Amino acid sequence: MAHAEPLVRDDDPFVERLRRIGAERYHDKHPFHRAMHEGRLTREQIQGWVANRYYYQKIIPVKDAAILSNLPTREMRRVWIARIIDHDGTLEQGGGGIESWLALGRAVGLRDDDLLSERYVRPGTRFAADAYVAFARTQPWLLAVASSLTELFAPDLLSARLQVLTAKYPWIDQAGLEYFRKRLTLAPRDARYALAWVVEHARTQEAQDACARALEFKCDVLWAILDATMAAYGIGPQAAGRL
Ligand code: AHQ
Repeated sequence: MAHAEPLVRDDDPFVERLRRIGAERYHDKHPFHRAMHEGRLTREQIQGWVANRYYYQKIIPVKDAAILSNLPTREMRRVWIARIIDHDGTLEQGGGGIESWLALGRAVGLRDDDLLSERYVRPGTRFAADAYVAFARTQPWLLAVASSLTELFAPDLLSARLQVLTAKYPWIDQAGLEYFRKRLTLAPRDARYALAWVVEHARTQEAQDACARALEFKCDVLWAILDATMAAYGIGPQAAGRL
């Protein structure tokens, strides 16, 4: 049976509050993303970004397994479990987002081991991503689901990114961008039911305030990863990186 979702009204003040958080704090506004979209990043800076984002991608299924273990109903777990498979793939078929991210690494000139070894993952990236896992493990499922709602804001960023990486970084092998193409479908699918659950279950002002704080925390996680990446690799041709 399809998972019945309560109708989410865009004019719901709580939904508008959550969307305002993204408008103010989502990482599409980070200087590193802005420089990327202006075509100003060097090959090394793109490689540093892919190598650091690998660590974030790697922890996503771990984070989702933590949330899965806290979900109260079989029906909710049946929906959420798809996220783990989306990233880890399966024994039978392999695949998954982490596999696609390794392909992105190869498309920007990195070897698989450059990502798998985590040799280029900066401390700030690791701390931010690990804080996200700890949040999912220790907070009530409602707040952990609310923290995933940054994905409400992802499709516009992903569409722009695909366009930019194709047009302004012709040295990147297009086949490696498949990860982002798949997220264009998966992110809205995930955000749709996650938002419905949060709206349905955050019934008090206190619960809604906590969900808003959870989303702000997650915006800070994504922002901190780009801070660490930018500190290590800089922006533009003058910056000397570490790769
Ligand atoms: O590739 C991304 C991804 O798999 C996820 C999972 C989701 C979550 O559960 O928090 N968030 C997320 C995001 C991904 N990509 C980021 C990007 O900029 O490419 C955006 C990020 C998000 O918006 O939360």
